[in-house]
Amino acid sequence: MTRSVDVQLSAEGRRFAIVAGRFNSFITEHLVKGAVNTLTSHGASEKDILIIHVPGAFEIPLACKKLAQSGAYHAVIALGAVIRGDTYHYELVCNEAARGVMQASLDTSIPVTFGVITADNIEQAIERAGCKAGNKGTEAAMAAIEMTNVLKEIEVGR
Ligand code: INI
Repeated sequence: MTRSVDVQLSAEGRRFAIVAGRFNSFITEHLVKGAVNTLTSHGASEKDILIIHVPGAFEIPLACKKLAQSGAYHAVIALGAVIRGDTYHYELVCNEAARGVMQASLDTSIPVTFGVITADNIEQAIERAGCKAGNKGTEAAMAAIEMTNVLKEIEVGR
């Protein structure tokens, strides 16, 4: 017989770190607000949320890895905004940010979720930062909360 588990979406008692790129901060600060609101509305305490800023999306993975390695956080949330029109090395920055965030997570067995907006232009980036609909910071925080609960279930079920 199969067994399935519906994990809770509780952030109570969990510690989270948010790593946010300062590049395009008019976008990334909306992502930070979305993430913090989501964590606290799901039970996390403000004192259990650390926010660290890095220069740009390219620097996000290393900060995420160090925070994940520290053992002080149940999950790390990566937030950034890479806009194609701003950079000729758009693909490089996007791909390395995504690859590095995944590597940080797999190397440390700590969830590191990806809330880095990759957009063709400023309008698209603004839309994805919750100024119109949806907020990638909220999405990444929800994924972080869910993954902390998933990992707990996996550990309990062993
Ligand atoms: N960093 C971003 O987060 N978003 C961008 O759109 C961007 N552009 O356009 O270049 C960007 N570049 C900076 C990069 O992330 C590094 O900080 C820089 O290359 C120094 O390592």
